[in-house]
Amino acid sequence: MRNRFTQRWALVACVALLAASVGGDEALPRLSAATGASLSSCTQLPTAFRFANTTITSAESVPSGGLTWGGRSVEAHCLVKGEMYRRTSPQDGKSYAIGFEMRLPGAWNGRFFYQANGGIDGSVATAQGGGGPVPTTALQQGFAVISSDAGHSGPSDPSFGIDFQARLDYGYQAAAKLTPMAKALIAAAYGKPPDRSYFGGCSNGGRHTFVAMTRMPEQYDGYLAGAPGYRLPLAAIANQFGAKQYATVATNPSDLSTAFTAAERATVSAAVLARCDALDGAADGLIQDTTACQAAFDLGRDVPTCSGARDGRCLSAAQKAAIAPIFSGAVDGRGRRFYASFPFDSGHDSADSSYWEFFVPLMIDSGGTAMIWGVPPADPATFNGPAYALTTPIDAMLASVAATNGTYTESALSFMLPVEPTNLARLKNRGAKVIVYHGVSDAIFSVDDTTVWYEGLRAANGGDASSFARFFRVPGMAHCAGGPSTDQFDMLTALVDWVERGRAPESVVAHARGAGNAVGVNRDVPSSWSPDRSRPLCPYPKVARLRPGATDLATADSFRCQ
Ligand SMILES: [Ca+2]
Repeated sequence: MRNRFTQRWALVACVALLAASVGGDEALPRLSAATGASLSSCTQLPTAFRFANTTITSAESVPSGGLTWGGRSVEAHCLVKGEMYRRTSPQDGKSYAIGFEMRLPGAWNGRFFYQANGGIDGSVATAQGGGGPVPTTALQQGFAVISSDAGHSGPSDPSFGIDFQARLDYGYQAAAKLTPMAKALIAAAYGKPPDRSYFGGCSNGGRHTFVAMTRMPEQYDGYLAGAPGYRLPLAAIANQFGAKQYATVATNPSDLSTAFTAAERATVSAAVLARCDALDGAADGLIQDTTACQAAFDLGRDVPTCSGARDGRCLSAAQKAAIAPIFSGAVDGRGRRFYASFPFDSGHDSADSSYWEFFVPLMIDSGGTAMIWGVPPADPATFNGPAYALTTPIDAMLASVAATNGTYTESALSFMLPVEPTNLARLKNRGAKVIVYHGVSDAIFSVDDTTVWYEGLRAANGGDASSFARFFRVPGMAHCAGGPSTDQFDMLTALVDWVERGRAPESVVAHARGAGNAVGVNRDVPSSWSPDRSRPLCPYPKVARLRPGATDLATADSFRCQ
């Protein structure tokens, strides 16, 4: 008897372990599924809806087809525009407000989507959800969606950083102010608040999502972060470190792209592919095993060193010396890495890479560092972006984004970054879920930075965070989209299925946007690929590998995550 009893308990323990390994944490609660409702109020909202510090400026019915995505009509909905916290700045005397729009579908699915926008915010992007070249938008799927300017106007003007409150709104406060207002407006329009709420975006929108994960873990049930620039000020300084490196080998000092031309970047991508493409079992132009590739590839050894003049098919020894530290990770004056390494991949010559590498550090990162994050801020009237990026010591930049004074009492590293991003216990324990994706060839926010975060999250959760947070690396993908990649996927549906139906995403199918793609053609898709090639995206640390015996490189079915 004793033996049988012991065996039985061993079996029970075994089954429990198996359940934990395949299904995740049994102890986590499952949130109930949302139920839909019909829009009961639209044009009356400017007078009928009352919320503190809020003005609804207009509400109009948009007919089906008044907005389209991917060649398909967005169904009839209500477009509400408004603003919160109109005020005059004590620093620059200008008028500020948090501008927003909400789009409320006539046939609502019971869910709210907070669309976090990219760049330095400053404009109200069309509130339809997304964050990349998604096949269908959140609005098309029936979500009520909000979009905002995060508290200032001007998507390419960093001088809002003179106003301290505008810094805080951009960092984290606008989302916190908009969230309860948006839920109340939904209740006014439909007769009930949202059953389930989701927060998502790419780039700075991914940063907003990381911030929301840590500052608003009770307000949202699902968080979808793409290419999260969650340490944005440090990424911007790292990019200016890169500009300084390029400047040492640029043949035309006023054009940094002469340091590392498109032909030379294509040569590096080809050399990486030669070393790494087949590591996943398929020589298909995609490097699935990013980690193994970093050990296999060596810039010094695998890219020819020019013996004479540069011809695009080699790098000079000076170029290699200048470029290698950008990949291995920007360092401060004492040689300490302050951001992340960048992995070698197949997309270093993608269409947008020269923008991020050579234009952005001089014209965008510099202004952000000096005016939005630096204390004290630079004077917008005399600011010179390229001069700032190329002549300000890295240590001075790092000190300024960590500084405070009597006016700017919270530093950029405090208001821009998530609070303890590897401590997500509050959202985890109430049943909320997190999905993060990041392009491996992203030239501005490094997928390695996100990998380090996810490894930290795993470590903080006993070595496995997959019961509530999953991270998908997208081989070849540039910043949020593009690159020689399968960059079209619907992670929002995967997230809803996980939150509301308990179906954790074991993989997500992604498609290339070749000729004929309805949302827009990705010009980086190689002509040798099937135009709508598909691949499974795999939750880290799994990678997609060719199934034994499979030969069809056009389809995801030939691959499995392992
Ligand atoms: Ca491959």
